[in-house]
Amino acid sequence: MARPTIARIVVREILDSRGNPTLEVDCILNNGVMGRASVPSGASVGSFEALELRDKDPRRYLGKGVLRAIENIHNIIAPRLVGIDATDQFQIDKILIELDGTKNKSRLGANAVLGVSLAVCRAAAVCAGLPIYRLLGGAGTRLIPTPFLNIINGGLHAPNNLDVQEYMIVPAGIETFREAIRAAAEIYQTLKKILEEKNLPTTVGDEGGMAPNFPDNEAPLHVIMEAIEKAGYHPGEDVYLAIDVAASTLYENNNYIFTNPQERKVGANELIDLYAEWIDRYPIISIEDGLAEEDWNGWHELTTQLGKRVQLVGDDIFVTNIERLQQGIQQGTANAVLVKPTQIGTVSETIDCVKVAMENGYRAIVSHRSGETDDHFIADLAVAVNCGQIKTGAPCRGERTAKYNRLIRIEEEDRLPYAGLKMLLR
Ligand code: 2PG
Ligand code: MG
Repeated sequence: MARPTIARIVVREILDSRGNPTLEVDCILNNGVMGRASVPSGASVGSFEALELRDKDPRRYLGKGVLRAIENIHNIIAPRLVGIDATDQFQIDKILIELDGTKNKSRLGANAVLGVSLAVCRAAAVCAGLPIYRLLGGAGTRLIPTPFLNIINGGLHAPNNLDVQEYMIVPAGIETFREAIRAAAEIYQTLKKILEEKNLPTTVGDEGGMAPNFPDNEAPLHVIMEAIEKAGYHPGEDVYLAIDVAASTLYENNNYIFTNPQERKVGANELIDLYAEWIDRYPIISIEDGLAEEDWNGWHELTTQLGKRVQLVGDDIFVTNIERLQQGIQQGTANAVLVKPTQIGTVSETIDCVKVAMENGYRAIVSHRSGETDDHFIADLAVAVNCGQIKTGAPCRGERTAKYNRLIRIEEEDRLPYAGLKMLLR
């Protein structure tokens, strides 16, 4: 039987969870099947990420319009892809990479390229009668990932006084994904009550976590421990803690500028000592972007000192880029990579990055962006690549719960085992 080919690509501007425009792409095949996908967008964007193309026209969406990316799809990408076999994702992505021709997708825009890559993938899955996680993962699909749920927001994701961007709970000691989400939701609601009792606001930040002011950057860890216990779970057994410091956003002239409780400059070594103390005091199993994207020396020291005790996740330093990840592997930097399709621009390159990580004994966490849509592609992706970890915000707000709910359905339909601590203790 002839393979389905791409007949038409339709693109539009839609709104993301922050109310900013982003791309939605429909890929229509010659047999009438359609795959639709939308593209998320970050706030704490690494400088080495692939480029998100914005119009910079102040008359539309305060400069954030994506009409140029749409034009690139209409004028450059679609004419080249029409008639091409939609089931060969690697070939599609290769064409996209060649059409763009730059190292960081700056000609066509990573948002344009990724939107098409995702939409073609979904169309191919519909055609094959397979869910995306099976199409991409095949027989290698074995685990439902352990969720990292960001329940207190700070940094660039909230207008509060926290320097640390994300305080997460990781229900890794629970038996099933469904029950892990229940635990997370109960802890989240308990945290809300505790904050209410303290007369603190419970309005939420960009990723659905609560975002009041705190006396210092450690206080959220303390109140989360209280919430875990009050909700009837055991910290360090059922539920663990994780943070994303997003330290690139604090980095200035080889120092880290903290503002809470007061403004002060901190060196990498002082920060590493602080993390060591926090690991002593709390059941923290994972620290993301503990240091900045350019601070390779600091990262090396961080890994030497804490790499055996916790997962050290490189987000801005690796940006889902194989070359940067390989440099990290050679130098012994971090022991895990955060994986965001938008940082690199195609489905194939994203999968390759996870492969390189896992082949070299690094772990991988598939991740959302702070600006999201209701597209739950990354839930399928996390299952397909078998990395056993996903970070996709609080158990609250539709664009976050879309991913968790999708995983609840996958667990039900495929009866795959829950990763729990498996990948975290590798
Ligand atoms: C991060 C991400 C997602 P953003 O730093 O890990 O949580 O944030 O999308 O703003 O880069
Ligand atoms: Mg991060």
